[in-house]
Parts: sequence; C-alpha cells; structure tokens
Amino acid sequence: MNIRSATFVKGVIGTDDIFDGVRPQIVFIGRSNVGKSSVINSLVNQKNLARTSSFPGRTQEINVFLINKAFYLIDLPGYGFAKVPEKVREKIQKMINWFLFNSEYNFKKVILIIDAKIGPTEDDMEMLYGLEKEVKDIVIVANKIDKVKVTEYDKQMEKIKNAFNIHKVIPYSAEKKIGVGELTEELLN
Ligand SMILES: Nc1nc2c(ncn2[C@@H]2O[C@H](COP(=O)(O)OP(=O)(O)O)[C@@H](O)[C@H]2O)c(=O)[nH]1
Ligand SMILES: [Mg+2]
Repeated sequence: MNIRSATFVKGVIGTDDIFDGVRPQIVFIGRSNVGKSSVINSLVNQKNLARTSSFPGRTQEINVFLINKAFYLIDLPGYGFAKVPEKVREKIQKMINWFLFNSEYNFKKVILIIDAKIGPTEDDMEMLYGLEKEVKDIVIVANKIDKVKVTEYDKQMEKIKNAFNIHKVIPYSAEKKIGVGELTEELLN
C-alpha cells in the first residue's frame, strides 16, 4: 500500500459519529513524548500533519486523520506525562481509557509506540495488558531506534521483543525514516 493522501479531519474529545462509520480505524497510542506525532508525520511524509509537542493545545484531543480517503489514523493523547499537571493528566487518562476500553468502538488495529532506547516501561506494559483484552491486532513500534548504539542494538531489540512476546515489533525512527515501509504495510494488513 502507498499513502497517497493524508488530511486532518478533526479533533474530538468524546463520542463522535465518525467512529461509528465503516472506514477502518487504526489507533496510535503511547507515552507522551515517545514520538507519536512524529511517527504519523513520517508515515504520511508530511512535516506537520500531526502537531508535535510544541503545540500542546491539541495534545488533549483525539486527532483523526483520513488516509487515501479510505481509512482513519487516530492519534490519541499520550499517557505518562510527567510534566503535565495532575488534573489534566487525570482528564487525559480518563479519555484514553474511555476510548480504548469502554467506548465499544471497533478498531482494526492498535499501534503501540514505545521509546526504543528507554525500552518497555511499566506504563507501556500496563497499556499492553489492557489492550490485549480488547483488541487482537496490536503492533509495537520501537521509535527513536536511531538513539540506540549499534553495539547495543541486538540486546535492546531482544529485550523489547521478549516483553511484547507474540506481538510484532517494528524498529523505527521517525527522524531517520527507518521502518516506514514496514509500518505502512502493516497498517491495513
Ligand atoms: N532521535 C529521535 N527523536 C525523535 C524521533 N521521533 C520523535 N523524536 C523527538 O521526540 C520529541 C517528541 O516527539 P512528538 O512526536 O511530539 O511526541 P508525542 O508526544 O509522542 O507525539 C520531539 O522532540 C521529536 O523531535 C526519532 O525517531 N528519533
Ligand atoms: Mg503528539
């Protein structure tokens, strides 16, 4: 598959008809700052489709992008967020939990993005276990692989693969455009 077009549809904060439609939905989730927006931008080959962290105004919304006029990429706000005030953090966590675990929307696939250098965190594993109860198709993107030293690459990838066992792990760099082809193929697989 080639991504020929990508447009921002809307940012939503709750129930929306768009999620009840027939177009397949692929959800992107990950800790704040793992590079979720950057991964989406690298996939669609645009610099600013998904706004990166310098635009905090939109990070509290669920951003919906239409790809090839055929399917949606859904960019959820990040979890973890050490620097975010408690109140906002709770609100975001509530929204994520509602969307993923209580909304009964049907997702084709969930892309869980982690930081390749940091490796799987407790928050990441908690998210994985939650997702495993709800969706079958989970793909792990180990972003920022460019930050992993060549001498540590094999060991780090093995650690990540072991943590996520049955799920596919794609080594990725939004910055260096590593893994773009593989993730693109995975989207509608
Ligand atoms: N080295 C490196 N930095 C990255 C990569 N992807 C994202 N970043 C940086 O990580 C920071 C957070 O990125 P952003 O996409 O806003 O993360 P989000 O909060 O998960 O949406 C930014 O400073 C990016 O430039 C990558 O593949 N490699
Ligand atoms: Mg973001």
